[in-house]
Amino acid sequence: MKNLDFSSWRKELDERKSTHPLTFKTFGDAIPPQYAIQVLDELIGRNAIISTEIGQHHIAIGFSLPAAIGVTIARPEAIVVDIDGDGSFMINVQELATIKFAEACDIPAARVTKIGDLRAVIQKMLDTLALYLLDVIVPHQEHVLPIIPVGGGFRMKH
Ligand SMILES: Cc1ncc(C[n+]2csc(CCOP(=O)(O)OP(=O)(O)O)c2C)c(N)n1
Repeated sequence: MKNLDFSSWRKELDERKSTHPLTFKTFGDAIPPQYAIQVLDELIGRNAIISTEIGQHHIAIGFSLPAAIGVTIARPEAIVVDIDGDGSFMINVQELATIKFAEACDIPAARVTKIGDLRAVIQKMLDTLALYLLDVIVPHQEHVLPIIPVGGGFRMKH
């Protein structure tokens, strides 16, 4: 991966930090958000990769969690931190794990990856006379067919 040179940007930030040091209100025992980020900054080291949300700034939210997951895959050796609001986190939280969701909601669930296990697990799902989440992992090479073009229908010829 190409190493980008952020030194002049970092220098400018350092200058701004000395002319406009961060100040914030404190609330007794409660944790001010700025303080949480300050402590993270003190502990994390310079080479970490941080993704953030924008919350009430009203740009599209939901990017920073999948971005952080993508970075952990691209750079497995890096420390990656997603700084997220609860609302933004919820937008793409399903990226974390479908089955964990089921556990959190107290729904019985199973994940099946092998063809030999499929029949029994579908039968188990059908025999469970309550909510049941079955996560069938299929090869990523399979596509949705037939593809229906935007504004088109099944009868259209491609
Ligand atoms: C894709 C998308 N959907 C909906 C919104 C509307 N929206 C703006 S802020 C927000 C909630 C953000 O919540 P949180 O991340 O907890 O930030 P905070 O409210 O603490 O700033 C929503 C849903 C948006 N900006 N983008």
